Amino acid sequence: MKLGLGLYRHMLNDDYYAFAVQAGCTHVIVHLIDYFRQGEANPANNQPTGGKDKPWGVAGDPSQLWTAQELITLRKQVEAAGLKLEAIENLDPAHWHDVLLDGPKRALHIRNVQSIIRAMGEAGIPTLGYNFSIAGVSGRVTGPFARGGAESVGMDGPVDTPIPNGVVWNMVYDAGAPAGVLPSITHEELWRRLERFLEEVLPVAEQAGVRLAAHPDDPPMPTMRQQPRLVYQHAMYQRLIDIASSPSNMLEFCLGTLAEMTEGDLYETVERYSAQKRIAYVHFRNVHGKVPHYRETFIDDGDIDMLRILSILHRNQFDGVIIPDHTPQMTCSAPWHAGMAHTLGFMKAAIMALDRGFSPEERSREKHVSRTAL
Ligand SMILES: [Mn+2]
Repeated sequence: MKLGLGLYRHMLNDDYYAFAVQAGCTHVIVHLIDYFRQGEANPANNQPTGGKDKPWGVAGDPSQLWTAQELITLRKQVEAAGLKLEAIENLDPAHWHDVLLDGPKRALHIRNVQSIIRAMGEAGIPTLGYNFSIAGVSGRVTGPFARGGAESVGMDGPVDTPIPNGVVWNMVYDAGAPAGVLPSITHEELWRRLERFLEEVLPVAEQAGVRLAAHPDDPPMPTMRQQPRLVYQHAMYQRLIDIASSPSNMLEFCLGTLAEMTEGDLYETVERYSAQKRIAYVHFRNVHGKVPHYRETFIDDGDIDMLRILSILHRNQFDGVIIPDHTPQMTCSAPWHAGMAHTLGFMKAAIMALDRGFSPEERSREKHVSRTAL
């Protein structure tokens, strides 16, 4: 297992790379979308939160795809700092909104995604995280929910306000769109769109040596803002995998989101997908509660036994990258850094212990056995 850090676009500089190295990371996963552009409801020193039904910000330039040259430059900067660039996380809605919406520019937008994948292959970046979602990460609330009153995010009931025209994946892609809202579609229609997408991009990804890694729906509600969600229960990840046996059809395995789901045993789920070798990388996050009422917590303070999770991944010889997902904001002058450093320290210690043969999973089993023996 490799320790990594996820960095937003405004964090792609030497100070953040040094911070990652200092915390013991060997890898980074980068976001190239600027989620915070003109996002009034979205503070830049935190994970993108938006408002309950306010978008994060304005999507990028539809005509400016990420090029091989700029990706090579980025990889070299990351490597010069002593790190490896493992993945790009998320596609810009500006480049692929009509793939999600099955809109008039769909063919162009499929070509956009194919071009980005080819550029990544050329640049030697092995993984593209994506989130096939119409409402995206939306409908959450922010408050002093975590231990000690640390600011965190959560959910307080379903959010059914429709999505205005010109918005998808919780970002504005067309500020001049006519008034009105996006019509609802069915779950089957959304799966059909995903299948077509995978059919058209997976062969390109395989050829380029790039893996696509699917994030589940966060928050994992059956519908958000009157639109269906794709992966909102554990078993739905299997449906996604079964669409294509391609080695490029992988998962961006988000523990917090999985824990927020209402069905399924998280430990069995980790076992199931890690045994299938379908986990590209892991979002390591803890949470208390399930949709539609949950709170993100400090890594050691939620419903998930994070040590047990790592133990299962270790036993199944998962050798990919794990990164903190979001953390609560700690009360100090660098709330994001402090939260990340706290989580990374926990992860580093746990990986060291597992590498030395300590298995919390085995321990609890032994304890159980010896008690039964008595
Ligand atoms: Mn996540």
